[in-house]
Amino acid sequence: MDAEGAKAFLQSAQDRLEKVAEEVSHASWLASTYINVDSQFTEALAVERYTGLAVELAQEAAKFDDVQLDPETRRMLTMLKQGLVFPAPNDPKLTAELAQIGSKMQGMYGAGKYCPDESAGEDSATGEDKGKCYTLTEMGQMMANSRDPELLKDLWVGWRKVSPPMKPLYERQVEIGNAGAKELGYDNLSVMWRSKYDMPADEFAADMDNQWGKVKPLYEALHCHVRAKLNEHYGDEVAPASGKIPAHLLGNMWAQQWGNVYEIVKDDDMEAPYDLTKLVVDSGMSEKDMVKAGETFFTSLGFKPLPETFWERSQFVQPRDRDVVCHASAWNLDGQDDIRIKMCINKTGEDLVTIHHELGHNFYQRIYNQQPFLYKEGANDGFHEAVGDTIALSITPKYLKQIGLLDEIPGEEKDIGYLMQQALDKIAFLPFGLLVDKWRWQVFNGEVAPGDYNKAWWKLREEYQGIEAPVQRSEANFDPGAKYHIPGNTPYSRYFLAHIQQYQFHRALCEAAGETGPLHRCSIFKNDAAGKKLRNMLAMGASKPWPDAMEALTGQRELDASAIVDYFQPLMAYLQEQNKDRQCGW
Ligand code: X8Z
Ligand code: ZN
Repeated sequence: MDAEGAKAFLQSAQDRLEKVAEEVSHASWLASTYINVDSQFTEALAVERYTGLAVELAQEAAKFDDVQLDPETRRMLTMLKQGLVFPAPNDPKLTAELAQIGSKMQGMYGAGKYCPDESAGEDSATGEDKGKCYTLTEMGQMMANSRDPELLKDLWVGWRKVSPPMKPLYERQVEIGNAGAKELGYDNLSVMWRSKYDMPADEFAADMDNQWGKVKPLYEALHCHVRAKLNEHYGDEVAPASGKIPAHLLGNMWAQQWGNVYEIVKDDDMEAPYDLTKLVVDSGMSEKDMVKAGETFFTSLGFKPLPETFWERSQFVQPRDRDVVCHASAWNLDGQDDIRIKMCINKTGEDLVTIHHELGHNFYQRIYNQQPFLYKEGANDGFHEAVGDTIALSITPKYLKQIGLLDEIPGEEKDIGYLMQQALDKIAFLPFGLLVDKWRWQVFNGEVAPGDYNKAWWKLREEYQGIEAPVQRSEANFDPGAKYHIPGNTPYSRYFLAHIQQYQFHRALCEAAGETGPLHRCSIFKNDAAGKKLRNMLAMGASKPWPDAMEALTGQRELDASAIVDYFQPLMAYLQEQNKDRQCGW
């Protein structure tokens, strides 16, 4: 039990974990791209082994708690204790049960469909192809494009039939996970989840709230304007001029990004500079070409091209013959170069941006792959989510002209339209990004009992987003389960962080590139200085506390919402003018 012992222990622990992690990756890839009982069984077995090992090692790591150690060794031991998202207690039966629940819920979500035919007697929607079952990808497309409120409502309600069966599983999972967190020395999973940010758990929660306070005026202004425009379009019956916005009208299944209702929100004279979906479709690009375009951006910044295996093993399109988890994700299966993305790409601007998001994960994973196992992570999980989004902020008209998708760079009079489009996705997302884990923290720490799961969910949705369910909900519903990251057990605060960070990163990289114009017109495409700065930071992986990585890129050691506020300043001025005679808030 000395410093030497700790180092030797860490070495062997990492070797063992790395090996089992590789087994989990392959089994999980199978379970996500061929959903059936066999792949789920195999995945659960691998996860069970990994969880068992990680818990055993975490408990061993705790034995060094009182030993004098250098900061580096201490950091690694702490990370070893925090490695699992859902720890099991040290009990083989519970470890197996937890793994099975995880695979099962993930499979239920991935295979989930809505079959309007089966809901005979209910308020049936217009224009639906009866007898057909819709996948989430198809429903997502319809939510994005349809303006028929009855159809939208039907899809909204229909998709949410996937989740009530998850509720008992979720409840049990929380019970086991909490017991696991306790054994590792945390009060509950809530504390454990909030302890991964190089600061005390409560400080982290307070910082999230603090950041939210800074961007909230922007959100409220956007909400006010969008509500008024929806009211103009749909009328008082469907979209009231005051109060909360009905959640099915915002162009997205979860009302988390609103870019798809741009046409409703824009002013008559506010032409968008272009329609990215139309540019993609008219260019005749294939799904693979879209990924190639993303790769080109990264290589223009000095990143190594993607390996051949990426192109052979990734899933770009939804297979016709089986159920898969379509929710986009990026993988590194061997801790080295076996990187892949898994998507069901639609030829839309939205998916072109998501491709950049996913590739951000892959290029990050690849550039830190020489780090020790425990450091093959983002500086924090928000960094991981922010990389590709940062790059996508450089998908500006100037860039689109550079790659031949656009003929002319539009004049400044189109900037407000461009910013509006961006804000509908990025600003609208902020409260959602905040509340998903607020809900989970309350569930984990027992503040919200299973009998109040859905009520608590809607309380947060109403309070933070100012939206409401289009139909009455009850505890017979389990609406959180209809969002991927709940059954998928992916923490969500990371996306809130990323939405703040990506503007900080963008501002710093544009500065490094010597761009002096407005931030929303800056693109770092092909810029060596920006590329070098980004690559250097990413190569650190998780080897240093995140403020060090932040400083390496931006010169700042804190999260700073002033970058996002600056970026949208011209739009904020426009919104304030639009809203001046309106009663905002909900
Ligand atoms: O889940 C994702 C990525 C995969 S890491 C596609 N995102 C969140 C979501 O879809 O809910 C990106 C934005 C937020
Ligand atoms: Zn991501």
